Amino acid sequence: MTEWWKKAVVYQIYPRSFMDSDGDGIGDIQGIIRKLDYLAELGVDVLWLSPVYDSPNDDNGYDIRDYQKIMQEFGTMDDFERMLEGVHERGMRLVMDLVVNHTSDEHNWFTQRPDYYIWKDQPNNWRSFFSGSAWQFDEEREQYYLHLFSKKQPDLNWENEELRNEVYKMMRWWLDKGVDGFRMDVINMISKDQDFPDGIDGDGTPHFFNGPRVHEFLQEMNEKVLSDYDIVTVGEMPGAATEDAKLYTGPDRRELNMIFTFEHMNLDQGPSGKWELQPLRLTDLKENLEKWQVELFEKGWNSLYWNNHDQPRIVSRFGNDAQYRKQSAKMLATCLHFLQGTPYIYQGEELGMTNVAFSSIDEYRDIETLNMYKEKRAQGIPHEELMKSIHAKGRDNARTPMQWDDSLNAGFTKGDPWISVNPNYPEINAEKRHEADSVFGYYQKLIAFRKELEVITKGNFKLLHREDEEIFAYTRRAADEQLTVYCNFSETPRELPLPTGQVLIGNYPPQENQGVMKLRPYEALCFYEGHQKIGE
Ligand code: TEU
Repeated sequence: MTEWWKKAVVYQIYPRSFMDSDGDGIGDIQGIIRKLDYLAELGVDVLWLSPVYDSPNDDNGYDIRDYQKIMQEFGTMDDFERMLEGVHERGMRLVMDLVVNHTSDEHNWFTQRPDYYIWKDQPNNWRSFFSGSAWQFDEEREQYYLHLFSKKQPDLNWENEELRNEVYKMMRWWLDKGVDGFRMDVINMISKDQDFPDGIDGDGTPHFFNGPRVHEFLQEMNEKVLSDYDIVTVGEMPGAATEDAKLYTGPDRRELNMIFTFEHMNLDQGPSGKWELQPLRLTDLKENLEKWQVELFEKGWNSLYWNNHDQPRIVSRFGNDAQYRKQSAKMLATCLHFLQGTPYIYQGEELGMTNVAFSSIDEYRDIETLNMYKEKRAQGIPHEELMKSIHAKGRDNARTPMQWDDSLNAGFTKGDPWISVNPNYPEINAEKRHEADSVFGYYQKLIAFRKELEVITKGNFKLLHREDEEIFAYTRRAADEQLTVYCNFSETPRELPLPTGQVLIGNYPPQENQGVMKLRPYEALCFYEGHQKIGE
């Protein structure tokens, strides 16, 4: 099978917030269908859909009640099939979210097959990612069940072979329908240490991140399902380091094609976790991305991302969403898209969409944010302090509706949106993509380069200016081609020696250089040397 996904660019859709076709304020599949031409125009190859399965939406679809049914608010199986056709007609592929570390507590397995879940007479001290204990007492059974996420997301017992076979059967059912792969939710948490030891300060992660049987389970899944199809697989893996990544993605290991690491996303937080804000040190980011680039070279495969439905908007996070919004959005895109791996674009990133700052907690919808707020308020932490963290890191930053145009509700819905639209939509919306300097137009170019220039897929990586706290620069080299990428992560103008090669792309109008390279605030410049003719 070809490794087509090595040259692909993936676009993530969070259906609830993408496009509402029927005015109920919730995005839906017909809405996605209406926007397929927009996605084809961008030039992406693969669409990854966050969960569209039947769900009571305690965690917006990541709590699945029925894996073989479409969520009512999103439409019907018929709509789904029409969407899949529309995607394929346009030469794109469709990847589903596979959430099989846990189900909803409303899944019929939970009552009919309790042996598919994890029960204990006594809980250990593990804490849930969504606050409080990871164990919930069940009155009927008089036992506790494990839920690493919300109490409406009981963890599945992967030790049970029948459960595993049920999951594989369900996967085959979707693949036989024609879907082109899976993004696997927290798939490195499916194997738990069967002694269930307490964790230090309630941190159970050493006992279920990359657990004892995880590779065995993924190899079994590969053998029984994945290897029969020409698909792409990406495992979401908090707590996976490069050593783990090589095991999960090494081609001879027959597990997955690539994983999502969290390491670069955790650099701007303190020891207590994501809500403890800490400024990013650029040298930390460079060191980390370098490590992944170098260690996985010819040993595995990287996924490249700045954003998803769980992360704040990158332009507000590592860029400057005020004076230099467009420049910094393009600079960040440049930095990421010339790396080796498969890039992921999250809806609205291609417009330079920003974080939102609602003043009232009542405007927030995300269970992680709401549970954290409640727990910390009860401990006496002031409202203002918590809002500061939420504004910087809350998942709803990514979940405000897609900004299509400057009409009411940004053209997302004719009804009341399930979460408020970011008030900056008159300025930032998809209609503006036609402007000459649009962020969208810049993403189109980056996506196209990946198809044209082999060095982006194949080249090695070398970090330049290692100690510089403002400049992220690197080269990529393969055969007779070389790319040199310079990104100014600051507002400070800089002068540096002019690299060799001709300018491939930059995020500012060209300027006279007199033998030095002058980088303006958040400027990105990429140089190319090689056999390809550029700009003809
Ligand atoms: O997220 C996995 C995960 O570890 C999250 O807790 C993530 O770290 C957090 O959102 C960052 O603050 C996946 C999904 O992407 C997420 O949307 C789900 O809520 C979660 O799994 C449970 O299914």
